[in-house]
Amino acid sequence: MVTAYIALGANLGDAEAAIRQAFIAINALPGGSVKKTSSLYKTAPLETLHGYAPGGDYINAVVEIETSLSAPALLQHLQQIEQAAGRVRPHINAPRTLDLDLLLYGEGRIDSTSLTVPHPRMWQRAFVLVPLAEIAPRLVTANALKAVEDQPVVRTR
Ligand code: PH2
Ligand code: MG
Ligand code: MG
Repeated sequence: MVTAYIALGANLGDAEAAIRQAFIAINALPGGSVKKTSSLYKTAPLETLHGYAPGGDYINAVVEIETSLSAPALLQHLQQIEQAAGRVRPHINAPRTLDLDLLLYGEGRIDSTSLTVPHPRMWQRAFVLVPLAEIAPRLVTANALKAVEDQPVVRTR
């Protein structure tokens, strides 16, 4: 079994319901289960390499799972859950009903065209680091949190 962390985000439709439903769908995946879920956080859309991410505020969260799936198989399942939640990709960074990003897969380092683990931008994102620190404090140093402290992240429940 491998311990993996998945970041969840949504900013279209009922984002809170989408995140809660995704917790259930991830727990139901074959070969493992959800071990921890963070609180839900309301976060301002963060600009990325591709420019401004349009749309309203996001709901973000992180889950810890244990899985016997390979990282590529896990990614495929996560993409199926995104699609089942109505995800369409009209353009890069488009508002989304559900985004599931694989952050960490055990100690794994993966650099393929479809998957990079650890997630290359996670250390620049408060909406990832704050919920990750909530459920896995040893993975996120105080300095890492300090580096993103200017990004507003509000814990809901
Ligand atoms: N995801 C992005 C781009 N910007 N901003 C917030 N606050 N939350 C996200 O999940 C997010 C973002 C690309 O996936
Ligand atoms: Mg993303
Ligand atoms: Mg994604």
